[in-house]
Amino acid sequence: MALKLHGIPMSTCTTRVLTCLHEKGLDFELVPVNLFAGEHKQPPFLAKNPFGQIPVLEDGDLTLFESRAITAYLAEKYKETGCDLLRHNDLKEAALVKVWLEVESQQYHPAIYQIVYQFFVLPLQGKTADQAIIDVNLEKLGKVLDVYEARLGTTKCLAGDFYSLADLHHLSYTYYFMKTPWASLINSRPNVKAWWDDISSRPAFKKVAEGMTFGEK
Ligand code: GS8
Repeated sequence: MALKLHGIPMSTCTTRVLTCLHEKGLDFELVPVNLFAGEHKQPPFLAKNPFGQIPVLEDGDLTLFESRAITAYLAEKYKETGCDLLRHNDLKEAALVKVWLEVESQQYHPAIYQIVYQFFVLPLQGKTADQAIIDVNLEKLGKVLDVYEARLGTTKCLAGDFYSLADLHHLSYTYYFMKTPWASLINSRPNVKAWWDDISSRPAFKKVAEGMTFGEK
């Protein structure tokens, strides 16, 4: 049975999974969820994800939510297909991928999420962005990016000289962030910029980025 992904092409968490699906060259069906009509808060969707959020992946009788858990599942299940995103054949490389997966979710994401949310999402809901929240998080993100700049001076990608799930997890939010007035945080750090140019030009992500339109301001 084909994989079914419930989500929408402009959603950051959906695109995280979409990028992984394309990276692996997998067949899947994208099932749109009408967020504006509140479909994700209705019982049929809540039965798939009780937190009422996209994305959800269905693989036969298995239903998964949380985009990072979904990509990890796909990377495990299809480790022989396409790029090995978790470096199964090398214990140390695999451990480093896990380190940088944690860095993305614990250090990078909290800061960049707030900026993207304030700048793009709130205005869509007719609300005003809070510049103080943006400023605090720009400072936090800058400090994280200083660590990335040093790291990427020694390795081509975050976990080593290879593309991995840790890099992939950065794509969706950074793509929207690059459309904000603060893209210089990335562009002014040469190693981070080279890494960004490299990972964002992978065919799997370019295909996904075509549907990421909510950053058009
Ligand atoms: C977050 C899911 C999420 O925020 C994950 O899957 O990684 N940690 C989870 N989903 C958003 C869309 S993200 O573009 C969502 O469903 N928002 C609607 C809502 O919360 O009501």
